[in-house]
Amino acid sequence: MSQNWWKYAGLFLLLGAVVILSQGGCGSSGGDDNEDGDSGPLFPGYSGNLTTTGGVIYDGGNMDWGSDIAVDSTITASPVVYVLGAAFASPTGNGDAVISKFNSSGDITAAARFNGTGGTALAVNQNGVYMTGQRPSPSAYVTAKYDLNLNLITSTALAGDASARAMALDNSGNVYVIGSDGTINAYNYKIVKYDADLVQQGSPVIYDSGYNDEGSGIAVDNSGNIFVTGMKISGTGYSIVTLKYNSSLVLQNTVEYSTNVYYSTSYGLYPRIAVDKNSGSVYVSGTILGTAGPGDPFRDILLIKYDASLNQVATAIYADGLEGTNLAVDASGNVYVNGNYYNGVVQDAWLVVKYNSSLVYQSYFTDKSATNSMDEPGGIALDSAGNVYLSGITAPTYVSGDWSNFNIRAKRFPPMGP
Ligand SMILES: [Ca+2]
Ligand SMILES: [Ca+2]
Repeated sequence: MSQNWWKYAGLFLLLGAVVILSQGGCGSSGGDDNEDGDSGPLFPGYSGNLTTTGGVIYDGGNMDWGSDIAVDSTITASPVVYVLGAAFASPTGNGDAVISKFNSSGDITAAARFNGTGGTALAVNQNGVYMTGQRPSPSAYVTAKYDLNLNLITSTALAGDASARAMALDNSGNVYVIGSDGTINAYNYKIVKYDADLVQQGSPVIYDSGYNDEGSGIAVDNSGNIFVTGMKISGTGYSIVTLKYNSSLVLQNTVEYSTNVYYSTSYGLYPRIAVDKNSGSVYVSGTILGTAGPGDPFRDILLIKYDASLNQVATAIYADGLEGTNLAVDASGNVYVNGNYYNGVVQDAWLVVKYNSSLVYQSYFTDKSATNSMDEPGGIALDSAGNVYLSGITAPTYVSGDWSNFNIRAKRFPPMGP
């Protein structure tokens, strides 16, 4: 479960060019108004609540990105929620991971910051809260463990390309992180396993198709099998390559989906993966090039269902979605995919589409933080009551190129019908 600010690096460059051309002398500092004295808020930069219309927003004063969200499923009566994002001092600097904890009323109760690493993925179990992220300099995956009140316990860095994009926990408490490593245009999936104390277990596992391979999603089933997905960029086309490893990280199955798969160096649009721990079914979300409808170019959300041996069972396409960003499975086997919504009228909205386990469409909703806001999706999580939790990015008063308007946002939504 994850999301990455990294995918917008190209977009930043485009927007940066726009702002240079359009600077009109406006003196906005973009800063917030937190006091320097001891009368400031308990959690500076945060406003709102997970349950309010606009959700909770974190504005660190410059560019802030919401990337992931996780529910502590061991607390079923009043679930506790953790939100991850990245806060930047400038658009080109190393980000800091920003982690926050919310009680079942939606109020913030703890916060932590990990300097120098932009947080991309988050997971929680009885052992604590785990965060991974991308440290551009010196380049590494950085993974940290916190206790359930967000006190840092330990952290570890795996040198290599800074592309840690997703993480998963198995039933024994082991921690898995996926990203890529290699050289430009010749990357390979890189998967690393840690124990619950973040001691690395063996060498990282590398997958190389012979082309450019960007690992971006990871999930674990109840037997400890590891499922990963990512993008294969061959020069002539794009495909989603999904792999199954057993609990010893020995490769079991490989499957490639290439029909109309869309990828952009500006947006990234990486696939994600989830496992239904009851049935063993595997779901992959992604983005395809549509044939009609809104979007520029026409892009649709793709959802693929595989059986536990990665035989393709079904697919679903949602045409009013611009990109499939992340996904989650509930206790009944329903699948929720989130992404951007654009139907030609409403745009820049969060979207969640619910399918049953046969990938038959059930319902959808969209959400914006404000009428004219730009909202980009990040992570999705569910609690045992079926509430849906989203995190992502909002620019409430978005002005092209104004980085400080990008803020972390998270919100809780009621169960979706039918
Ligand atoms: Ca901001
Ligand atoms: Ca490769």
